[in-house]
Amino acid sequence: MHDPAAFRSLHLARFHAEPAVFVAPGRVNLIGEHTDYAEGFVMPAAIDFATLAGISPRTDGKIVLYSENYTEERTFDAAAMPTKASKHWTDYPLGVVAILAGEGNKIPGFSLSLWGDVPLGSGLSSSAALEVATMLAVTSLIGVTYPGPVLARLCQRVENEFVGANCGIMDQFISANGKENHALLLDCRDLSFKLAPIPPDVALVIANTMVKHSIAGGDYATRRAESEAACAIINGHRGGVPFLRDATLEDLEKWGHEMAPKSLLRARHVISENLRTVAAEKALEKGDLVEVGRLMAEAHRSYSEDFEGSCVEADAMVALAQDLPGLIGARLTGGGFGGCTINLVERKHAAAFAEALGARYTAKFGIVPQIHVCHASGGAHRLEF
Ligand code: GAF
Repeated sequence: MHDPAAFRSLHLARFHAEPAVFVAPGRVNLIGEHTDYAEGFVMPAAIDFATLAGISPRTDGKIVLYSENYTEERTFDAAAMPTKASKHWTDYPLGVVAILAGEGNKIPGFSLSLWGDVPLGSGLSSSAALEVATMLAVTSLIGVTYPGPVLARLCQRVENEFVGANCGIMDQFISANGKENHALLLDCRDLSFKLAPIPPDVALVIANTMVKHSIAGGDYATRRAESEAACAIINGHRGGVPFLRDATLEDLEKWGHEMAPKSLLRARHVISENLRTVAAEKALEKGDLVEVGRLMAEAHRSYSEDFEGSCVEADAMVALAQDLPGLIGARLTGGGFGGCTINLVERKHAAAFAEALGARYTAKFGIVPQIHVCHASGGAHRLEF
């Protein structure tokens, strides 16, 4: 895990200035996939993997960005910042600067160091962690404070408007607003949320298929477009359905025959996933873990078969977990087409579960998966030394 003191020294040694240091976590989503951009419900938790951002002011009008992960430094002129992404890690901090400048903030020169241990391309929101940590760092430098939900929206805009990935609000929201030992049942329409306590004897076991996930790839956008096409048909009939959040399974029975077959399936996933997500929070509140597990299993089936958002390896990772002692529920988490599964596991079985699942997966695919036993961590904040 990250060592903030070493990170602080690294910034100090490189830039000869004391940094203000911020941390923003990655996330795992317990249930509610591809529902955020349909203004529906999601239930993510922040995790221990995180990005650190250290910032100090400069007097030469330069913005200097350093990534410890890439061991690379890039220098820009604060008065003439890039306005377009270039498929480089600097897109994220540059996007933060661009969005903040667009909001009317004057951005002075600064030095920014970045380091993170959220596994890249694994569906655990390394980009959101990077955006949120940078956003906190830059806003603190310029003396602006945004409430958590507003900060999350600005970070989503970095992704949508600068980086060019058409994601929803979930990842940035949970990174900015996570609560230790809780998942958040987030209503992506008005950003209100309810804390869903994760019992202390339940571990979040995250199993990485090692198949790279990317929301910038075409599949995420295609699925989104297919589900939105179904929504438009329903809205054309009865109005008041700007998003699939407003649609029902009965709508699909009535007008599904007018939809392209794939659109109908995508919409069925999104509408039923919303229902499952709300139900899962209720079950968690009641301590009914059997029901949580059942909903997760149904969610995975829907994600894999109706949304076609899974892959052979993720389906296998879920299947291989089923009869292991301690499993409560397992499903593919995040944007899909690779990445990680989330397994809710009785804590006393978690270590053995992780080992056995890894062994089974390796035996099947010849790939050693990274399996992490995590707990729900708090959201982004400044680190004091
Ligand atoms: C990715 C996106 F960034 C989120 O907004 C969300 O749509 C998720 O995929 C799927 O639930 O993480």
